[in-house]
Formats: sequence, C-alpha cells, structure tokens
Amino acid sequence: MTTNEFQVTGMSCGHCEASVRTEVAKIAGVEHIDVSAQTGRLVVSSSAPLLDADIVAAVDEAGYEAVRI
Ligand SMILES: [Cu+2]
Repeated sequence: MTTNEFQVTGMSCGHCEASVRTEVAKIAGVEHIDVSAQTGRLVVSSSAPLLDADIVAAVDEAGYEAVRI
C-alpha cells in the first residue's frame, strides 16, 4: 500500500470533500481516500504507486488545487 499526501486549497464544506473524493476515486488503483475540508488534507492510498500529476489533475477537475506534501 502506497500513501500519497496532498494539501488542497479551496475546500470549504462536505460537498467540496465529496467532489474531490469522486474525482480521485476515478484513478485506477486508488483504494482509500481521506479528505478533510477543515484541514485541507487529502490522503490517497493505493495498491501501486500513483503519479502525483494524476491526483493533482483529478483535484483540479473537482475545482481545487492540490500540492504534494
Ligand atoms: Cu463545499
């Protein structure tokens, strides 16, 4: 299991979290997603290593900006 942590800016509520979760879940290999609008933290667990760019693109698709931490 690989864990990828990001800081996401722009989320303010549960709907924001759900949007991010929905887009990130589309990435092949993603097994678990923790996302908090309160902290801006996004933790993505996967069976195989993921490309940071794919996660950043998914978060962008949801309307927010993610930076690897
Ligand atoms: Cu929101």
